[in-house]
Amino acid sequence: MADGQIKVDGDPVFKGIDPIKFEGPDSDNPLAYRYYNKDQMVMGKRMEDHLRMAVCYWHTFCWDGFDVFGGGTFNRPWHGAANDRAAADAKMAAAFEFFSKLGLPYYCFHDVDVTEESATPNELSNNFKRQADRLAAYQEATGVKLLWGTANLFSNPRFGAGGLTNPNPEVAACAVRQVRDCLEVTEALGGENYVLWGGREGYDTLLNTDLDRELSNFGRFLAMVVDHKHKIGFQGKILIEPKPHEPMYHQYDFDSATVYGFLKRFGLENEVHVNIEPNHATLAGHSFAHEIATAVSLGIMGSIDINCGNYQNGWDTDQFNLDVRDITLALIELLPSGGLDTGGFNFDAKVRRQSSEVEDLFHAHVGGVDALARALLSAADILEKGELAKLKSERYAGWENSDLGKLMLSEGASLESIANKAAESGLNPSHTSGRQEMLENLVNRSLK
Ligand code: XUL
Ligand code: CO
Repeated sequence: MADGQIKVDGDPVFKGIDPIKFEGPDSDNPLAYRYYNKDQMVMGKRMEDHLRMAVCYWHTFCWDGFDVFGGGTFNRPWHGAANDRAAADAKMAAAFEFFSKLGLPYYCFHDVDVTEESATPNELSNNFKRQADRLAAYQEATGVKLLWGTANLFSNPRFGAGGLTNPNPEVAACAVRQVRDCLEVTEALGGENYVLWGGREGYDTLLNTDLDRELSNFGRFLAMVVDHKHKIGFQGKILIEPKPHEPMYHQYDFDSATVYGFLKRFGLENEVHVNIEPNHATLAGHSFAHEIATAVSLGIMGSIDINCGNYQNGWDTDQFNLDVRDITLALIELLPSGGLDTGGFNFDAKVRRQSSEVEDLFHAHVGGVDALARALLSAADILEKGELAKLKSERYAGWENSDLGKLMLSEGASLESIANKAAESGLNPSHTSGRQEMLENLVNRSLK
């Protein structure tokens, strides 16, 4: 390494906290896994391989508790007085100690999360390359892998009107450069995906926005990202992370269905997948399960940023998701399609601002990990019992079994031929119960 040796087990930050272990549901240790037993086989696969969990760098190591009404509350030991190189290095040491103590296989980062404050794009590019070498050394030393990397195209004031969709070509070129650098670093670190979250790709008012031009530019630059991926031999998936708004009033990547339409328009639907986040789904007026089912159905399912909002407000509160039932409902949609391929469950979630001690970071992740494990066990129970699948196939059986269903789906069927058939046969069918409450009870009976 160019800048001296990293110290993987030197100066631990989380001294008083032992590595988190599986102790089973009866444990009274608050910092133990009760359900996440990584080697336990579930539906023929190890739990760890189903869930592929990742810790996110930004909420857990960068955020200091700042909100729009007040400054930082956390006073993390790795936060220096300034965001300089020493602080960036201390943060990285703490991050890998944390990943290792949790025993999770992956992490995710933005370029600016792992670097010190950079005054210019040139500085950022150089700082990032230096830090990438350090990340490689930590990965090697700890065995923790990179689920995905992403370029932050929203924090620097120059990105106020967007990155790849900025009205100013100079800003867009800087965004392209950051994506190129971050894609290459992600590839070099063995990252399994590359994410684009278009936080500021959208608009605050149409009065100053050429929507048509911005979307065309977005499609053009995304095609270049895909070309570059192939050029450098990156084996991972390119993912777009849908979100309808916040920080922009309207974001172009509104939800999975909108992203699909956009990809289709630019011929990228077989190249780009989605990174779904439950809190973003609720902001778009959807359930988490809806977004998963839509992405699976459209063949663009990629990865998941696991978190949730709350029922009392409409913000992206990025809380740790402890709702076993909600995650189970999403897994029922995901698992039959083969589950996560290169994707994973990334904890894009933050502790509350009053949870100011580093121990709180462990409680939050332990809870989030166990909620995922419980949901996996619950979904597996439901799927293995097979009642839902049986009832669903019975509900649609007419399309396979009846002459009418077959005729309607046959080649040559037309609006006229079907309408005539209905008229000739004097069809007057009655409603059949959807049995929703029975099915909901069935789900609840399997919750672990
Ligand atoms: C913002 C969000 C981001 C992306 C990465 O709502 O989810 O953290 O996941 O840029
Ligand atoms: Co996210």
